[in-house]
Order: sequence, then structure tokens, then C-alpha cells
Amino acid sequence: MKKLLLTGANGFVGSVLLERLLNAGYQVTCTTSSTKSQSRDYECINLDIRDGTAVENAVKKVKPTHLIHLAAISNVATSFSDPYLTWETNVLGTINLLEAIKSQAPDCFSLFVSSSEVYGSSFKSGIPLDEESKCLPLNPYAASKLATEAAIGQYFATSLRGVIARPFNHIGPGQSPDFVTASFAKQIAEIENLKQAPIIHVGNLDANRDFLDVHDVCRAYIKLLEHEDNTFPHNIYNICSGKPYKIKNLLEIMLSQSATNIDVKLDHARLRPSDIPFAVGCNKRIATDVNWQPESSIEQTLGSLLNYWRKHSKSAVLRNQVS
Ligand code: A2R
Repeated sequence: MKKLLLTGANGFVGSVLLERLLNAGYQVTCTTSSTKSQSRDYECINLDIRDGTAVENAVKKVKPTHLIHLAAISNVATSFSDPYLTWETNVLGTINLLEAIKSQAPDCFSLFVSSSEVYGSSFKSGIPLDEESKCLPLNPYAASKLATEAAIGQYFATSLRGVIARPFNHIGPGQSPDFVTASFAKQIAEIENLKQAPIIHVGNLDANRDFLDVHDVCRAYIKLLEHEDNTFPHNIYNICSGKPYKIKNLLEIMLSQSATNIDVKLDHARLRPSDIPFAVGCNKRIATDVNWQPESSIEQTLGSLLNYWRKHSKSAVLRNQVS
């Protein structure tokens, strides 16, 4: 029986990944730091990963064969406003898990989810970055993830089994509208539902980013977990499309999927001073070692995101009409 412990199950990725893990036949125990609706399909433990004793008790109870660690402070703005919370959660929280796995489930195979943000200034080279590129973090979130990778690497070298993923931008339902494609989709849906004037407010449209459908990202995580008895030539993998998408082109695709005429307005408050013009990854390593490739087209991904926000916006309109 594959017993999997999933941290951060309430988050954007966790919600999608949980469904896919259950469909793949895993017996899943989720950990969340806030309440999650209970289900007969999985177990749920309320856990703050900063509490080492609680983490050890949870791992002792579950004795997982597999771990996917998503729980983190994942928002860059929060990492600037609360660096202590970010480092405590991301670095020390992960060390709590590593120690618990080491003492309570030493044969467990673990997937630790880091971030492409660790590359930071290296993106200024303007070429797709592979896993050997220098990591030069530009914000506390990225720095905390890189420090976490160093800690994990030491456990891998001396005791534990596992792999680290560095996902690039991912798109999907449930993501906060602080992220660019969710912001566009939410605004278009609200304009269609006459909740916003027909003007979409945007930030820097010239940046090139590497986007994946969240389902492709989750497929990569499961492939990494299941790859040939967990033997890999490497222990860090980029999860990316390898393609640059200009934000302006993504907006054009989304506008073309709406029948409403919408004007575009630059909102200076949405411009970030340290914007990196080009942040794209190279996915050769995961394609070669694990035989993973993205499957969704960008048009499909943006279309389903837009439909999610249309439903969301419509049900909010209906709720307002009833109350
Ligand atoms: O508060 P909750 O139950 O929603 O849980 C959040 C969880 N989290 C924690 N869990 C336990 N103890 C903590 N002290 C703690 N602090 C935060 O992490 C939340 O559900 C989850 C992260 O979800 P999102 O912010 O939506 O991140 P996303 O996009 O799902 O990214 C997943 C992973 C993160 O490690 C990123 O750094 C990475 O992918 O790229």
C-alpha cells in the first residue's frame, strides 16, 4: 500500500494534486494548517509544520511510504513583509519534516517542492536556465527555498531518499488573483457579468515567463514519485515548459476567448520595480530522466481558467441576488 503524506493540501497546487493522487491509488493523509472539509477518501491532520513535536507525532502516526511537501509561505510579497515567518515556515518547517521522516519513516521517498524563484538574477542572462545554473535569489521567499534545498541536500547525502522539484509559473483554478493569469481571468469574467466596467487593468505586459498548466505540474510530481523505484541520476528537477510566453500574448489569447469588447489599461501600481524581463526554464533533464512533457496547450489552459472564473463570478452574482 502506498501511504502518502501531503502537506499544504489546502493550497492552490495541493487541492489539484490531492485529487490526482487519490485517482492514482494512493492512500493519502493531508496536513493543513487551517480547516479542510473532511472526506471519506482521505485522512486529514491539522498541523503547523513549525511545531516539531506535532510534525514528529503526525509522521509517527502515518508512517508514510511517500511524502510530498508543499506547505510553505509561497507569496513573494508576504516574504518581504514577514521574512521571519517565511524562513521559519519554509526552512525550519522542512527541517522538522526531515527529522521526523528520519526518525519515524526512514524508508519514505520524499518530494520537496522548491521554486524557480531560486534562480533570481541568473534569469538576466536571457536564456532558458537548467538545473546547473547559478542560484541568485532576489527575495526572501527565493532565499528561504534555496536554504531549504541546501538542508534537504544534506539529508539526501547522508540518510534520506527523495527528490527536489523547481516548478516555474503554473496556471489553474483556485490560484490567487494576485497572480497574473488569474487576475486577467477574474477581471474578464467580472466584465462579462457586468460587475466591472469593460476595462482590464494590467501590469507589465512585456515580460516573458514560462507557464504550465497546474495539472501538468501535478503529473510531473507524481511521475517523479513513481519513477523506476525512485532511482534518479539527479536530485533536482526543473518543472517547466521550456517556452517563453509574453504576458501580452497570454492576455490576447484570453481576450480572444471572450465575446465582450474589453479595453486594456496599464495600471502603474501593478508594475514591479525589479521585474525580470525573461524567466524561462530548460526541461531537458526531466524529459530525459523521467520522460515527462507538458500535455496541455496554453489555449486550453487559459480557456479552462477563464471558465473557472466565469462560474465563480456567476455564483457570486447569484449569491448576491439571493441575499
Ligand atoms: O493555511 P493552509 O491550511 O491553507 O496551508 C497553507 C500551507 N502552510 C502551512 N501548513 C502548515 N504549517 C504552516 N506553518 C503553514 N504555512 C503555510 O501551505 C497553504 O495551503 C500551503 C501553501 O499553499 P499555496 O500558498 O497555495 O501554495 P501553492 O501555490 O499551492 O504552492 C505549493 C508549493 C509551495 O511550497 C510553493 O513554494 C511551491 O509549491 O512552489
